[in-house]
Amino acid sequence: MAIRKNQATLTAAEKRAFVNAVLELKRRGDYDAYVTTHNSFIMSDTDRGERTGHRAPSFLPWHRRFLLQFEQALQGIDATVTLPYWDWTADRTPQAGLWGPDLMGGSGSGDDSRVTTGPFAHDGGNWPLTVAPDSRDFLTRDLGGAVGDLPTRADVDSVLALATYDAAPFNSSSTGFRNNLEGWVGVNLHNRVHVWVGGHMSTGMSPDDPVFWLHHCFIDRLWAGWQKRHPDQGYLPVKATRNVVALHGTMKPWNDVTPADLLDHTKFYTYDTDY
Ligand code: CU1
Ligand code: CU1
Repeated sequence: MAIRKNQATLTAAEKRAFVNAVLELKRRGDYDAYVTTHNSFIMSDTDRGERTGHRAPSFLPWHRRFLLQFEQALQGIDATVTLPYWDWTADRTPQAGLWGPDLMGGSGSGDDSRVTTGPFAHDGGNWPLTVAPDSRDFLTRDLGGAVGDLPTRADVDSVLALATYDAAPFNSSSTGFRNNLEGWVGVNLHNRVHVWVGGHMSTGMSPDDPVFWLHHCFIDRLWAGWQKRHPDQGYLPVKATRNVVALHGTMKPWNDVTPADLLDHTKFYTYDTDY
């Protein structure tokens, strides 16, 4: 069984294997479809219309399926690779090892916030952006530039304490665990981290920055942590509900998977430790 690990515990060889698999996927021309897919859902997910990837109960199962597909693509290149997660409650400064030259590279520099260090720096030649919000083809970041602080462990614990998975109207104004975790209300967990990284991470094309996968892997682990804390609670809505994916509804773009199919992550992988 594949084990997803905290990026802070990866060996040098494990970091290299992950980075090389990502670069190889990009070299083969298979990476950018993930950026396109993610952005198309960001653009079409709306509070009053159909919503699947974001602002919706299926935010968590949608990204779980999206990460699984990406992880399987990496494993087709190197079977030893699993997605690492970034615990941003612990590794919360631009000096953290995550941003070192052997993993994600550092913050952007200069007026254009261009990433110039690490494997995804444009000048290395391996990371030209082909799906981008503007004509610039280099990755950008501005770590901590737009919001001061990443969420704390206390912030996370307060959200994991919420017993109800989601609530009507099942959009970005809902109470409940999912919307507090996604970050449209309350202490703001997931959205705040995108904005903290800045640059491409704060756009719909956020998978242009490979830290997207490490961030979402941690979000996925927090969902599992919520399930463990609330064994008598589950995905909502259960019954068919206009514009959102119910427990047994099929999820675009795959159409062969429902939230119910994705509730138990241990069918696919485990985490090194539970949150
Ligand atoms: Cu997303
Ligand atoms: Cu996200």
